[in-house]
Amino acid sequence: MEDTICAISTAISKSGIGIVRLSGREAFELGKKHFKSKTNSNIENRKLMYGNFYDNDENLIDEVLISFIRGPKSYTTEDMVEVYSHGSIVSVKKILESFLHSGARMAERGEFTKRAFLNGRIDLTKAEAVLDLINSETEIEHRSALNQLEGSVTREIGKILDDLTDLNVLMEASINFSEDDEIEPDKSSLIKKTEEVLDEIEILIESHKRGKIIKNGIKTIIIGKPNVGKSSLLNNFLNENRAIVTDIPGTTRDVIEEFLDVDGLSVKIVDTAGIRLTEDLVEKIGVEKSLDLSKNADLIIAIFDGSKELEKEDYMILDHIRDKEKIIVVNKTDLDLKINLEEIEKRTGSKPIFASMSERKGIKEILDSISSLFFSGKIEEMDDLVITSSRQENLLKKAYFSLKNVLKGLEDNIFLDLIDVDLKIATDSIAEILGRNFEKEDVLDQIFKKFCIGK
Ligand SMILES: Nc1nc2c(ncn2[C@@H]2O[C@H](COP(=O)(O)OP(=O)(O)OP(=O)(O)O)[C@@H](O)[C@H]2O)c(=O)[nH]1
Ligand SMILES: [Mg+2]
Repeated sequence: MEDTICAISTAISKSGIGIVRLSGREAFELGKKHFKSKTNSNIENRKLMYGNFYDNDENLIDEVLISFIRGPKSYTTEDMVEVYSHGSIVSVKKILESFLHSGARMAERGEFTKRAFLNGRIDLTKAEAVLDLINSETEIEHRSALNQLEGSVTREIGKILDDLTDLNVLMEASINFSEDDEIEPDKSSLIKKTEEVLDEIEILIESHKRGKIIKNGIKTIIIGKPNVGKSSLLNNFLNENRAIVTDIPGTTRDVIEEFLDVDGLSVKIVDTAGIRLTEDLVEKIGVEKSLDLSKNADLIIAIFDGSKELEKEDYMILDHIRDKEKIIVVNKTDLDLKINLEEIEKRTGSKPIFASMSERKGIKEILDSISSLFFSGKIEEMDDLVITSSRQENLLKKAYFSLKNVLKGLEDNIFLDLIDVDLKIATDSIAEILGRNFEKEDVLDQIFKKFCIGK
């Protein structure tokens, strides 16, 4: 068992309770040293006990509950102690200091979870899921992280690994056969199996597109000519006057960003400067910025003033968004409609949503349309397996390309010994997703340094 680490596991702020955790060889000893039970002096495994916590000079620190959790059935698989005190910053800090003074070491970020991984209780995809779960802010993020923690990625990757092992066996058999001149190795079954595994990996790589959105949200940008009601839309989304709205065209000169929760999906909304062909330098920069931003947005909301005829800038915008993921909004429908709707449809192939920001009409339709673009509006769909980690996606891609080489080699009748090298790379990459046979300390550091201290 490792040295004993200690950390405050709850947020360090005034709260109902605060939790300090210990894990390692001397956890029980340290827990017993500072705790005096008010009811029963026997330490029982996994039972909450009530008593007082004392520092190294026997000063009373707080009334606490404490639990002793004997390894290997603990979070880290080591002996662990958890102290639940009142959530005073002073209590939790003094409890931590007492343990440190008695010989525990301050835990590094994510060190408890890292130990759970190194001690073999969880694989690396589950460790990443713990982090995603803690960071989750929307229901979808939460659901997806939980699925992963329950082993959805572990199972699928495990299956691919099994298939790769089968492939290895077939390959070895063929390599050995080919030494015998008289028997021609049967490559068709090798090819078939390779194609199957490629398909499995491809589905997971594809799922990362949705996975990225789950994790990072949908980057949505509102564009349109000056004065069409872009900032009014943002304010309506947020139900507050976040952006300045005036009847002076060119009011918004910089970029305003806010987050929305749309059906459990995190949507980052960006309000931009109105697009118009202008001589004003400040405005010009703003316009360029908004067109630039819209290039790497996941979704564009283009707004048009329904009470006016389309102008040069509108045509520019319509052409700009034609091949993009977009929602078209015709605003100011409380006024007489003068806009040429056929032209909008003709140029973009999409039907607009009719809205009036001053009468708060059309907002729900816009929000519904955002969520249906990405998830058909159903949270239940999230039970499908999605890869959210870009580390996992990179390894899947590496495996995919190596397996493609295997396939090509088989089809081109290259020596099986050479193909075998690529098969090995593919297998190692898939195993690395789970963190099997892992020696890359820097990769582990990368993952665990994103955790908070105490997890
Ligand atoms: N009649 C009517 N007026 C609206 C509507 N939506 C917005 N307006 C008005 O149009 C003007 C411009 O609204 P903004 O939201 O500031 O427009 P914007 O697109 O952000 O403008 P810039 O930041 O200047 O590019 C304001 O006077 C709003 O009150 C609407 O649906 N109907
Ligand atoms: Mg504005």
